Amino acid sequence: QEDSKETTEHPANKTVLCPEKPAELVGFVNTNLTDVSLSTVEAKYPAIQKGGNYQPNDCQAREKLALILPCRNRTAHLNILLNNLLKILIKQKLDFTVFVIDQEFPTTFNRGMLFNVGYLEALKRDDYDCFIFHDVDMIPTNDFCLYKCTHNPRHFLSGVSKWHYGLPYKGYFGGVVAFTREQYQKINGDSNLYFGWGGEDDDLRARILNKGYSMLRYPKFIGRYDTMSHKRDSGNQANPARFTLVSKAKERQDEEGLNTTIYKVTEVVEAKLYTKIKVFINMTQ
Ligand code: BGN
Repeated sequence: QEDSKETTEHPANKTVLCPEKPAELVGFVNTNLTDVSLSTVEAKYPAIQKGGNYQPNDCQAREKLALILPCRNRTAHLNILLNNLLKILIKQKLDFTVFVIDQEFPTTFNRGMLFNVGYLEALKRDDYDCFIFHDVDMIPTNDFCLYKCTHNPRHFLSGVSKWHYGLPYKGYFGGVVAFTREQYQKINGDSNLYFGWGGEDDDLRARILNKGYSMLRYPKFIGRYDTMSHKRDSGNQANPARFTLVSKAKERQDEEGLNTTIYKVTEVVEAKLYTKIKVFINMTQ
């Protein structure tokens, strides 16, 4: 098994910095969008430690990455994502931890707030440098798409299969985004006010631009993602308030966001491939 070679063949040498773009990377990889059981994926990655923690053992990674996956009732997609993404992260020689942030019912889904929860909870556990917020239904197709942070926040998608490998609009900032700790802190994170589908990603983009950042994207073929089609999730209906909220995104930025995130962790599960944090959010905030 290709993935387990990492653990056995190389002597530990943590004094050498890992290459930015390891020679093992090939460009396009085949995605596998078929259902897979968690135990099958787990068996492929003996080198990943409990809680979804991995460090390359032949070099020192350049940063500590927290991969934040907001998720509710999408176990099938989560397993498919892990099945495709973990091998890429390992090949890229990254030091990472996978966090699944799972919102309790009955509150309407709040993706933006789950970003904030993921960020805050990750930092309670370790000193992460880079945070990548990742929808569970976005599957990278190119291993040159490096899961790292840069001097500006990055939007990873340049084209997605459901939009014929294009994007719905130029300023789209959904799906997969990366922030350094400093960047996410400076923009005061994501807004907590978007209950239901839509707008929180536009708000997030308004926040980065308002603080003087620009949005980076990889070239078209590197940021190419496949996606699984699905029906609108229950408890995630389109949010009618989103238009008004997005129009006031900049005005609200400093008063509302990471600094006003109130939630209750109801359960923490240290699974083999991820740390799952179940969280209850109150709709009235
Ligand atoms: C947009 C949504 C995004 C969503 C993309 C892609 C809004 C805000 C209107 C002010 N934005 O239309 O949240 O990610 O479509 O589906 O609805």
